[in-house]
Amino acid sequence: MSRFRKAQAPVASSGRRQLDLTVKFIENGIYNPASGRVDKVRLRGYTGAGVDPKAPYVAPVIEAAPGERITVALHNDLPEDASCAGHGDMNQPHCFNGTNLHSHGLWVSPTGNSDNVLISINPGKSFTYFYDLPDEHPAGTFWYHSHRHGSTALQVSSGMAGALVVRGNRPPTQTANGDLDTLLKEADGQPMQEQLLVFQQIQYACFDTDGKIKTRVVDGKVVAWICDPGDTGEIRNYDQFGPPTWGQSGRYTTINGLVQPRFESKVGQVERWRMIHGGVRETLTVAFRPRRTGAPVYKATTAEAAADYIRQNCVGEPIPYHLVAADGLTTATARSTVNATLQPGYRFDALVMFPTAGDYCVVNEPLPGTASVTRADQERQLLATVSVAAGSPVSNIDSALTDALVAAAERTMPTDVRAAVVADLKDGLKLTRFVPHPDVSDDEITGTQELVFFIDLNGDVAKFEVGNKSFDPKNFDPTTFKPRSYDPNYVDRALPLGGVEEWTLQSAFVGHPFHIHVNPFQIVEILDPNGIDVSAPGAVDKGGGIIDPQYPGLKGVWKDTLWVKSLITNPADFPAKLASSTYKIKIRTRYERFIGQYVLHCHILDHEDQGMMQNICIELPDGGGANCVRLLRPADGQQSTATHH
Ligand SMILES: [Cu+2]
Repeated sequence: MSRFRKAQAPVASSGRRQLDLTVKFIENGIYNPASGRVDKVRLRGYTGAGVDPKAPYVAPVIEAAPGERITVALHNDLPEDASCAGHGDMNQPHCFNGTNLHSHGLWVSPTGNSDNVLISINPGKSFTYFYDLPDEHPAGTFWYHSHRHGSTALQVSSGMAGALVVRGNRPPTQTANGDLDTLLKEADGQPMQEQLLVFQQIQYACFDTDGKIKTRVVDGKVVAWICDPGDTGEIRNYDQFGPPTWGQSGRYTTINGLVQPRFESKVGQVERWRMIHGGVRETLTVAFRPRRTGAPVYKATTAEAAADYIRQNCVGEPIPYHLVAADGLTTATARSTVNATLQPGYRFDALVMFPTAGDYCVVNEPLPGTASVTRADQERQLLATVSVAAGSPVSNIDSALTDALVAAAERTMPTDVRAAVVADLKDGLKLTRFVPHPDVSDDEITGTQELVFFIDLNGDVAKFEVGNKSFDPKNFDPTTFKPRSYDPNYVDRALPLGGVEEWTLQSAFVGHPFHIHVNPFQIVEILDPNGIDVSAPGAVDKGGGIIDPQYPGLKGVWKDTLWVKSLITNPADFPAKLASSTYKIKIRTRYERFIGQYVLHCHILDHEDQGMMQNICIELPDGGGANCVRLLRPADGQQSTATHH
């Protein structure tokens, strides 16, 4: 049920939407602030028109409009791959040179040549993806990346991901909501200035002659992965991932393929920053801090010098900015924040306005370990800098943004909705007329689903699992706690087309970003271990004693990826500390338009590769078409409990 009416007329092609990409090993370099040198690297990546030869480890930007077809011809020119031959366990990383493509967040068919991640395009093979965007598809910030179970993390952390922007030209009407794009326009009718940021975490290593990662060790602790002159950085295997590795590696998050790039802006200009977390192993909490006046130009040659520079120069009060879309979907309010947290897979569209001229540090703010993929308390890091030129001075960002958007609405909005849009903006920057999906009401609900993430560390090999049954943290019953690793031969949930279900999400060991393909979900509530809803605007989440900014304000927001938090990070605390550690999340989703088999999974992609994924399947309610129920795992049965009205 989209709030968009059908497009009245075919829309003009809005940009690059036909790609021809060849996957191969690419030799190039990545700047390393810890040494002041460019590290030579050889990584799997995309080649073809649109790939910047100077920054090849990010896929080209795709742009399309609702109603259009995106075509990606994918050729796999990687060599045959020993990890693919005769591997026994589907949930051991494997087939590092097999690939495919996922259109993350797009509302398109999950089957056939569309958003199908259940195929492998093996070395020497080609395949063409068609993503047919429905006329009602929301405009927004999406992305695409390789998603071949067994090699997803390895390829995405090599840079095999790119932005996918859907641009819309449908203004709101009295009966239908419209595209935010129609509001965010300058006086000359052009879109407001945009910045597009694809964050990636390219975790290459250099190896000694025994095949061991070269490291620098201080007091018995690995403090950095090092590459000597003449070495070539590679991503060889999954021992390059896992909780401590990102911090140990000393690697830097890239933006659009570059380490610590520089952006340019102008005081008082409203800019739309489209931020995409395409990384794998570190949570990002983005803040803009004025750089200290008189700070020297940043040029570090050691990791310590880089950290010192940030401590001394990137400590101005962070400026407020406004989030207008989450995971591509416009939110009901432009929410003011000074630090938005992006987990892997997340997107935020922010309206950013710099109040004074000078340089700003774009920093990754400190975050408690329980809130992040690294599981370690994170220090402040420099992601980028912004040079802000003089312009119309801004004393209050909130009111300046309101004035700018009201003026834009007066110019751009159709007469019959103009007053309503202006009144919304003046009422706390509400964007009511631009939200793509109506709230899911109580009486729409036709069933429920339960989902649990777990890592079982009892055996020789860690088992990454998803379960279909909630647990009671206060009264844990091991006999009903049966999460399992991915099995490609079965479906874990058969879901009815047209159904509207409320899902309960929990994790029994560390936090995991839940991601489901095709249909987005609306966040109903996020209860902390004490049962307090920390998704409400202004709520404070201090589970574990440290304030975690990521949840407050997400209530009612539509997303496709969401952190499911557990405060348990020590295996010895399971199950004893579940009661004081478990968050409980409720989301609602509609199974609309598309049938077929696809997946949900943890978006820490090495967890996904190791089994933290489920096949789900949507079929016609009378069982036609997809035959999902027939494919259910024998012991699972149908999980959906239908309620009747
Ligand atoms: Cu996970």
